[in-house]
Parts: sequence; structure tokens; C-alpha cells
Amino acid sequence: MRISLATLFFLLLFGLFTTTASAHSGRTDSSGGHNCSQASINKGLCSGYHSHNGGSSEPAAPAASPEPASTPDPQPEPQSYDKDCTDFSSYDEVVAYWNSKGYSRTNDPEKLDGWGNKVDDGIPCEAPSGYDTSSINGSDAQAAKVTAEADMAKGEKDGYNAGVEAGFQGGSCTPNVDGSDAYVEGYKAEYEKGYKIGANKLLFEKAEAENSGYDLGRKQDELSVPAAYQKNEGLKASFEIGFEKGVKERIAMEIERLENLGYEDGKKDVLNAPKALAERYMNAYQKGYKKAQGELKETYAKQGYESAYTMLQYKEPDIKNDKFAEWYKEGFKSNKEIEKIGDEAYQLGSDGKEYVLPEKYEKAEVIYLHHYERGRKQHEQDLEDVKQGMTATGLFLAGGSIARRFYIARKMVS
Ligand SMILES: [Ca+2]
Ligand SMILES: [Ca+2]
Repeated sequence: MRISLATLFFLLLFGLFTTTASAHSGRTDSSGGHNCSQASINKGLCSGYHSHNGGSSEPAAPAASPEPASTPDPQPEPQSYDKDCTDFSSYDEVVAYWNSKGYSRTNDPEKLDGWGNKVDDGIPCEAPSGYDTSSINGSDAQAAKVTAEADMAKGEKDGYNAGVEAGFQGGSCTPNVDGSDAYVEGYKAEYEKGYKIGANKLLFEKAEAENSGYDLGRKQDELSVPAAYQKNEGLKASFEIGFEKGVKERIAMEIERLENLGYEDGKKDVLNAPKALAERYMNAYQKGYKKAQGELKETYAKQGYESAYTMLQYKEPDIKNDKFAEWYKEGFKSNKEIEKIGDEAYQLGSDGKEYVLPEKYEKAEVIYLHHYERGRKQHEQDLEDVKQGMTATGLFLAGGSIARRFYIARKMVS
């Protein structure tokens, strides 16, 4: 069979054309598709028959410009490539290319995803089983990962804030949260951290609130919790505790002051309580006053009591204050010991014994001597009476007994 020159020319021309068109995509049939080779299947680049829709539409080589490029070409440089899955040596390479181009399900000019005859899933070529497709630009897994990361970040932020608030309000340290798994995970992770911060903040502010309440309590009786503390139960309670403490201290100090004032006035015997005193303060003043007066009374009464040892008859003391003089007199009268001393002294004298002042009555010598002398006189009188009686009746022997009877009779009269 002979081939004409013209036929040969055409064959050469056609051959050149098809060689160029299929340089990177393997041979295609008349429908523009072909079967996936075993090598490509092994690499995970494709499976079965598929088309490279548009992949073979290599533009014709530009015609030689008749003129030098004196004017810029208004058309953009045409795309000089169109990769197919078989062009890559590994799936990671596919993904790196896909991502570097910013391709996605809706931006796939090289038809690497569905090749035109498959449902587009946003995954270029065929991912090997178990491949982490979240690294693939625009994939569902990537979108899910982004969402999960955003959820977690939001959960962390929300959890931290909620923890701070719960800690500050003295609430539960266990979070109560709903949402996606990632959100809940992030929330729980940060809640505890925030709770500690909030609890510390509460502790610090409680101390401040207590001090502030104390200051108010030191000034006034009326409780007025500042608005800032009313919003937080713990702070409100601390403010009130401080306030009570301040009030108590102030009252105690004021009571002490008025008791002292009353005491000083009582010592001066001048009742002069400050005007318009609250009852508790008036009571304190009076308590101090009474205490001082009691001490004064004791002093004067004791003086009066002691004076009784030295006086046979009561004499007005040299005390200008009538009240003090009265206390003195009361003390004088209250000395019942004098009577006993007098009786003992009289007994001694009437028994005819020698005068001896007992040591314990030294301070009452005036009293003792006086009654001894009385007794002594009586004794002598009795002796005289007995002597005369015996002389008259001759009853010498009964003398002692009769003298005793005389003594008792006289004592009852006096
Ligand atoms: Ca292609
Ligand atoms: Ca795909």
C-alpha cells in the first residue's frame, strides 16, 4: 500500500496534535475519557473509567505573530496546564497541589475532584482509606474541624467567663453546659481555671467589703450596704459582718468612755451626764457614777466605823458634804463590836480583876478603860453591899453567891 505525501503529511500533523494533547493525561478515547490504569489505582489517583472533561482542550499553539509585539496583548496568558490525578506520585502531593491552588468543591478548574462524571465531594482524586481529609482545602472534614476548633475556642472562652462568675458569686464549681462536643470540652477545660480566679477575687473583695463595713459601723448604727456589694451575696454578707463588728466596737468603746466619765463624776459627787444619751450609754454613765459613789461611801463609813473605837459619844465629823457625813455616821453606828468590848471590859472590872488591855482592843482603849472602870466601881459597890449584908445577917459563907446575883441584876437594869 502506498501512502501519498499528502496523506503522510496529514498523519504526521494529527500525530503531533494528539501527542501534545495527551502529554500529561494518558490517552483518551473519542469521548475524552479513559480507564484508570492499575498504577493510578494503586496510588489512589483514580478508579475505573473517567473523563478529563476539558482536560484535552489544549489550546492550539498561538500563531506566529506577524508583527513584533509593539502593543501589549489584551488577552490574559492562557492556562498552560491541566493536571489530572495520574500526574501525582502520591496522594499527599495531590493534596499539597489542591491546597496550594486554593481549590475546593466549587473551585475545581482542573477537574481533580469529580472528573466530571462523579458526584463532587470536595475530595480531589481518591483519598486512600483512613486518610485525614481535614487537611484538604474545602473538604467537609476540614469544615467540621474548623467548626469544632471555633466551638472549642468559644467553649473555652465561655467556660472561663462562666467559671470566673461562678467562683466570684460563690456558685457551684461543677460546670453545667450544653452544646457540641468540642464546645463542652473547651468549656469544661477552662471553667475550673476561671472558677479559681473568681473564687480568689471573691476572697479578696470580701476582705475589702468587711473593712468597708467595719468603717461604716464605727461611724453609725444604720446599716447601708453599697450597691456594688448588694449584687454579690458573699460581699454583702462580709460587709454586714464588718459593719456589725464596727458597731459593736464603737458601742463598747462609748460605753467604756461613759462609764469612766460617770465614775469621775461620782468621785467628784457631781451628777452631770451628757445630754440626750441613748439608754445604754446613760446606764453606763450611771453604773460608773454609782461605783464611784459606792467607793466614797465605803471610805466614809469606814472612817465612821473606826472612829467608834475612839469615841464614847458620837461627835459630828469635820466633813462639809452632808451626804459624806451621813455615811460617816452610818459607819459609826454600824460598829457593834464596841458593845462587846464594853461588856468584856465591864466584866473584867466587876470581877475585880486587874486592868489589862488586850492587844486586840488597843485601838479601843478609851472604850475599854471606861467600861472597866464602870465594872470596877460596881465590884467595889457589891463588895460593900455584901459586907454590910453579912454584918447584918451573919451569913458570911453565902457572900460570894449573893455578890454574883447582885451583878446579874444590875447588868439587866443597865
Ligand atoms: Ca484535569
Ligand atoms: Ca472526589
